[in-house]
Amino acid sequence: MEQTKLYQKISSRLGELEKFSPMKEDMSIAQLMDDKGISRRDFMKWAAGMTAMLSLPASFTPLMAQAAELTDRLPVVWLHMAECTGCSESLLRTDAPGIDSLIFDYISLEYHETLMAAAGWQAEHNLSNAIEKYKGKYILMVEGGIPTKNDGMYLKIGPQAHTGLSIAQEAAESAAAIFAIGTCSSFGGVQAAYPNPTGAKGLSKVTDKPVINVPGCPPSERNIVGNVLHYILFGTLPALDAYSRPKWAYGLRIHDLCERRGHFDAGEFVQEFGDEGAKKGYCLYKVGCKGPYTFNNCSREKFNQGTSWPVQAGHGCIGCSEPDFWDAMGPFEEPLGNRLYHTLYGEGADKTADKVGVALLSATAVGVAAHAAIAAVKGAPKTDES
Ligand code: FSX
Ligand code: SF4
Ligand code: F3S
Repeated sequence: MEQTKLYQKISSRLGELEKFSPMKEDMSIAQLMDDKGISRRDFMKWAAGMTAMLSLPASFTPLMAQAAELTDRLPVVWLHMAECTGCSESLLRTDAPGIDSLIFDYISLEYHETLMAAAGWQAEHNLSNAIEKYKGKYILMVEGGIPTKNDGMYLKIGPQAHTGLSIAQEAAESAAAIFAIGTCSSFGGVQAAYPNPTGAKGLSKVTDKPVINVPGCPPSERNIVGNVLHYILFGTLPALDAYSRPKWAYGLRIHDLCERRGHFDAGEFVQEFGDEGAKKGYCLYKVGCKGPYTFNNCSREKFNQGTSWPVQAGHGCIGCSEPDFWDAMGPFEEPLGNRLYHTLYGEGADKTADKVGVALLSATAVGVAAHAAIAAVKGAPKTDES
């Protein structure tokens, strides 16, 4: 019954959205897919996957397909702050674009500094035009941390040298929905790592508007597009965790669905990169995997159209979707438990662990960490048992 009500609610929302005129009249999504050799069948398969990812019943798949077809009804403003542009790259730089990146092409990107042809005065003009024209209607996506020290003077953009801080604040003021794309925009990222000379912060720290964080350095194309589709379907904020991350994407740990989890449970670990265990695909915990402390869906959704993800490629998760991961998760190739011996009063591991929610870590993992750390201190040679 609830399900039917929800179906009807979404259906009527999409019906309303359909009445808006498409912002790109020369291109339909069906045509775009056709040009790239993607069949309707593949598209529906993709829609079914997206539906499952957002934890909706399979019967909602046609709604998801319809939502994807309506992504050209909503104007999107995408700002770049202090970062590496990896988030945009994650979505766009695939040699064989999948449906997620095509949808992104199809979205009405009113302003995106990396992709638009305009530069200088023209670009600045386009931004203020888009903000004015679509007041209260556009989706704002911000990539990058925001330098705040000395009134934000460490990041100035465009011919009038406005600060990134003032541009982000102004754009946030009139947006219908705001997404902080990537760990930099969500939590400050690498710019905010100690000693954070520019006072870089996440977007939510510089605006009073609600911000949905989509962290990851970078986040996957699935999580970026999934958030846009969620907004189109529901028009409301998704259920969020304590760090304002959508629970549908960040509700579980990397470790919960990891393909190497069986080896973790069996106590089969890679002891050093390139060893026999590595060849056998053993668990990467002892070479620093932070999957047990990291909330994200990489192990399920992967990157580059589901091709691979860090752990599949043979390196542990470095915790890139967690706040302060540059400071809190290092050294990246040692277990977190070893920090116990890298910090002054021996309380580093516990403090860090508190921050990232280690309470959820299984007793086995804690045992492994402590054991490994003790072995390291004793100078014992590392063996399968240590
Ligand atoms: Fe880079 Fe985006 Fe990392 Fe940051 O990604 S991939 S530094 S999250 O803001 O460009
Ligand atoms: Fe996978 Fe890392 Fe957990 Fe091992 S510690 S099972 S590699 S997430
Ligand atoms: Fe980042 Fe870990 Fe996923 S490093 S990309 S959260 S596997």
